[in-house]
Amino acid sequence: MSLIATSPVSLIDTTLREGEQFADAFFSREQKIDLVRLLDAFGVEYIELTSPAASPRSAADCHVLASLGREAKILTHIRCHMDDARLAVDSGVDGVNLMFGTSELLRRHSHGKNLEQILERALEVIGFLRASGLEVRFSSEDSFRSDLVDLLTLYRAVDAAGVDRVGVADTVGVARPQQVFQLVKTLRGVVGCGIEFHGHDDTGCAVANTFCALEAGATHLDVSVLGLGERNGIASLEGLVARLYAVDPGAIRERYRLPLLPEIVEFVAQAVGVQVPFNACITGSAAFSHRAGIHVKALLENPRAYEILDPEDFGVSRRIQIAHHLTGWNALRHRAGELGLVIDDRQIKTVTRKVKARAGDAPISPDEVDALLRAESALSAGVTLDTAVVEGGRR
Ligand code: HCA
Ligand code: CU
Repeated sequence: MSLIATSPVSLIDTTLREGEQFADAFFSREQKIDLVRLLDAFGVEYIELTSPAASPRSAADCHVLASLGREAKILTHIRCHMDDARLAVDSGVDGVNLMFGTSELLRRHSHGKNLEQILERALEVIGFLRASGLEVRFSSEDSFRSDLVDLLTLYRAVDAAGVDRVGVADTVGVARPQQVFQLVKTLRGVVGCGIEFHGHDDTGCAVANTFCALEAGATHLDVSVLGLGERNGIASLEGLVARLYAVDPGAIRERYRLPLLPEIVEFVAQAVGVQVPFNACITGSAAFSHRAGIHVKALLENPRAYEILDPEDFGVSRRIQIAHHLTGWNALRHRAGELGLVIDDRQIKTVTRKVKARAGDAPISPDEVDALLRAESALSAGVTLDTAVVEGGRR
C-alpha cells in the first residue's frame, strides 16, 4: 500500500486566500463562487478563504461562499485575535486556520509579543472557536526561522488545548526538503493532532517540501492553483497532484476528478490575467510534448517510457513533434498513419532526411511536413501530388 492510499492526506486549496495575495490577483464574487464549485467538484478536501476581518468585501464573500452547497470544508484564515475569531464564527465557515508569528524577527517587528503572551492569546482564541463548534488549526508563521524549543512548546500546548491540527509554515521559502522532513517528523512525535504544511516557492522547493512533509507524517497540505501567492507563491495544486499521482496513480484517480484540473488552472489564469506557464505540471503547453527521435521511438511503443503521468487521465493529449531537425522517422511514420497515407518505410526515411535538412536551417511548420509526407505517398501510388489533389477533389 502506498503512502497516499494509507494516509488520510487532505489538500487545502488556498487560492482564495494565499492566491488573493498574489500581485495581480483580483477575484470577483462570481469568480470566487465558480472557483469554489470547480475545486469542490475536483475533490479538494478544504478551501481556505481570506479573513472576514480583512475587508467588508472579504466578510461578505465569506458568508456567501460558506453558504454554498458543497462537500469541501470551507476555512477562513485569521490572525490569532478574538475580534477576528468572532467574525469568522459569524461568517458560517466550517473551520478556522489561525496563525501567529513566532520567529524572532516577527516577534520584534510584527506583533512584539513573547512566548507566554502568544500562548495566552492562542489558548483564549482556540477555546472560543472550539466552543463554537469550529474546526481549528494553529500555525506558527515563519516556522523554520523560529526557535525549535519555542515552537514545540507552543505546538504541545495548543495540541493539549484540543486543536484539530497544528501548522508548519515556510513563510519565506527558505526550507530544504530534508529540513521539512526533520521538523515534521519531530513534531509528529510531540503532538497527537493533525499536521498541516504550507510552503513558499522562493527557492523552487515548494512542491518537494510539501511532499516531504507528507512523508514525515503531515496530514494536511496547502496548495493554490498555479501556486499563486505572496511573491512567487506556494506549492501549486497541479504540481502537488502530479507529485502524488507519480506515487500512486490509482489512489489519486479515485480521489480527485483529474480531468477538471486543466479547466481549473485555465480558469484561474484568466481570472488573474496570467498565462499558464509552458512548463506547469500537467497543464503547461509543453507538459506532454515530445520531440527527440529516440524519445518518440520508445514512446510510440510504450508511452510510459517517457511519461510518468498519463495525459489521458487529465483529459489532455500528448503532442509528438514532427517538424524539427531532431525529428526521427518513427514520429513521421506515426504521423503518416494518422493521416491515413499509404507509404513504406523507405519513403518515410526519405521524408525524414528532407525534414532534417530543411528544419536544420530554419523552423518549418507541421503543415509543411504533412505536405512532404503526402507528396511522397502520392509518388508510391504512381501519381504526382497535383493529380492526387485533383482526384481527391473529384471524389
Ligand atoms: C502569510 C502567512 C502565511 C500563513 C500560512 C499558514 C505564511 O501570508 O505570510 O497559516 O499556514 O506563509 O506564513 O501564508
Ligand atoms: Cu503563505
